[in-house]
Amino acid sequence: MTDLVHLTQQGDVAVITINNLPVNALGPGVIEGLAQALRQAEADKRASAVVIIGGGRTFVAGADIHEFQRVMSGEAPRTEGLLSLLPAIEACTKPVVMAIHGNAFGGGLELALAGHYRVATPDAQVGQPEVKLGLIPGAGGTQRLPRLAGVALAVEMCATGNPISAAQALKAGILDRLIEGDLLAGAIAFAREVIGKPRPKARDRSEKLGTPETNAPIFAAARDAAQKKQRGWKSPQVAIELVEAATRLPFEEGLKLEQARFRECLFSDQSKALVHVFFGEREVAKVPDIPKETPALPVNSVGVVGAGTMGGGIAMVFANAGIPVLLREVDQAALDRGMANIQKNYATSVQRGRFTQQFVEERLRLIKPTLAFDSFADVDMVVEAVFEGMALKKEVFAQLDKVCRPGAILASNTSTLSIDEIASATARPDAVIGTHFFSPANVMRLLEIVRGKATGKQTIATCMQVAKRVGKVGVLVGNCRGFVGNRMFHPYRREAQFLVEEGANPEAVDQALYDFGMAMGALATGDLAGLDVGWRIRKEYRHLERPGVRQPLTEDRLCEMGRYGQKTGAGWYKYDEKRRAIPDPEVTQLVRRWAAEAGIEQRKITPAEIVDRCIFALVNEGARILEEGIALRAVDIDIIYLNGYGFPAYRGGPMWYADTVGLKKVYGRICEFRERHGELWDPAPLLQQLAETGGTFAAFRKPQTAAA
Ligand code: 3H9
Repeated sequence: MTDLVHLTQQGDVAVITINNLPVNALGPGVIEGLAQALRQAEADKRASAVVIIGGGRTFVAGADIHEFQRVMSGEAPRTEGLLSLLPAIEACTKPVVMAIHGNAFGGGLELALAGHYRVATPDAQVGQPEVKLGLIPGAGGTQRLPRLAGVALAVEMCATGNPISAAQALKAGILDRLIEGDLLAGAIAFAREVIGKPRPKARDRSEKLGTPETNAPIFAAARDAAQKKQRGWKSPQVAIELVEAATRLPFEEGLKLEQARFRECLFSDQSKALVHVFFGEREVAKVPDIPKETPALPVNSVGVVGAGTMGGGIAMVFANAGIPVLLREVDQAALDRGMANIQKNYATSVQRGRFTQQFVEERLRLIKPTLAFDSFADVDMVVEAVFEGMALKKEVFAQLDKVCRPGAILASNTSTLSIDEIASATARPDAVIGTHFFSPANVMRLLEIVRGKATGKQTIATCMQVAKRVGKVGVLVGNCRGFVGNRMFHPYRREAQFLVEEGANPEAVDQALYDFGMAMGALATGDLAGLDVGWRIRKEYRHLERPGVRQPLTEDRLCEMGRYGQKTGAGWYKYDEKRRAIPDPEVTQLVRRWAAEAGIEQRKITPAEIVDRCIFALVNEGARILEEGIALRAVDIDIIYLNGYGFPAYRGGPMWYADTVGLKKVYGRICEFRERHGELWDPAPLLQQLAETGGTFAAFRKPQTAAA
């Protein structure tokens, strides 16, 4: 037997324990170890039943996902053994009881479904999350689950990838009993009860498989939901096809089809991208020069300065995590407005069933409005979210430095301004950091954590930990104008505008980006955020623009006409009372006139060019950011774009997408754009270097440890 699986005897019950910490993933060693332990238990005359349990904090979180990365280098994943292990479990002449705590996910649930019985702790969860990796259950999950749980639940679990609780699983027939108290003792007692009571295997059951008439609307609804909620993802549709096959085909044939489809998914670009995202979301938490042992400061209370849209949302983020918040505004009217907005947002969450009324009342009690800076004297951390202007920010930080206790962290929610300059207003630059939330702050998962020159490691470690605690994906970035996300977004939106000025309709530009998979088109995003925001910033920074370099002209002019976007009922589009976008031919006519006045040549532009111009503008700037060390790794940029900017996860993020297209090709296209559109398209030196040497962004590491 391998070290990863242990067999012990507890009276007449054989206990097989999986010990592949942290999550008992099924990889090489575990699968063979299980097969061997099962053979021994079967042969051992002392054993009348078998219990399979996970060591540590969980049962089994699935097949080892590292195995699926092997397909990148053309190798097969070493999980094939599962396919013979599961029928061997089913065929065991002694009852096999699966004892589940933590998670039985993916291959972990498939392992459990092959057992004759399943018991679990009340806080356990079971699920088939493979679709989130661009895969489908590949060890019989699509065939056994509907036979145990019924078609409707099985199709939902396999197509959405969302887990269900132990209580739901018990009700559905996936579990046989919940065990309060010691799981192993309860599972052994259960095993003794079922000795000598044979039970049909999951594969032989058909009473929950429904009829074509009852199933048809279930599959139609599942396909519709997958198309809407997982637009562009292939695996959910495949998962639905396979659960449907379970209702039509004999078990073995269904299994064969599942195998074939699993392999197709495994070698798809979508799965490679989503596996990259899975590991990427965990990698961004690792900062090379800040080991995970770095002590973080306790954060048990927070102050938020500014109760506008961002400040209010940030206060909700902390309150939702159970952290008390002091919310400060300059005058009572602004404070009342801010609190009223928070109450309104919470009321909407209750209406939509996201929170209960009781949860909301408890959260509201955690948010204390205040007018006095002095009340911040005892908080552990402050997040400033005042109007975006350096003078004001410095004034606020100077004041915070005076009133906050030594050691308290002072964070700014600035989206563009220099953290170093803000820190210079204090006598504690090591405790100053950027925490850039995305709007709406209580919804968006991304938090850009901005490291200034003097920011201390403890301050960073604390903010990374706080991000996790409040349910955000924290990504550490260096200090530069716009940091990572907004700095890249600028050329992306610039190109979208240029394309309209060169002859494309605004709707055509947005549609091409939407079809590529972006949550929204670039122009509609501008309307949502407010075109006036960029207009104000451009006016402040106009003196920095290089003379003679082309700038977009439309958004400034739309703003001069009072067309700020959704909030004024018109921007690139017109908006009805429900804020639905309606194409506005007047805008197209105006842009044609302005373009003619500016001498911009008009031509027909294809959707493919729209995508290349916008997405490669992101990539080119991303390459500079990587080279400068503003992002630690390409995957950090990818995770920022997936969680903050609506980039489609199944494309892995802009840098992964560029690697997939091939950097030589991307570089070539950018050189074409340089030829036609001038110096704004100068290729990033890193892109050129990687294209010439056959490298990838994913493998690139700047030869230094810290973000700039
Ligand atoms: C599958 O099963 C296919 C089968 O149908 C067919 C086979 C033929 N493998 O998330 P955490 C690592 S596909 C390898 O931070 P948490 C993770 O990278 C699989 N590694 O902890 C991290 O490593 P590190 C279907 C895995 O408590 C560490 O474990 N299953 C796996 O926040 C801790 O993870 C899934 O998709 C894995 N399967 O959350 C489940 N899982 O410390 C994927 C985790 O080096 N996993 N790691 O960064 C999860 O959803 C969460 O990890 C879980 C724990 C909820 C389990």
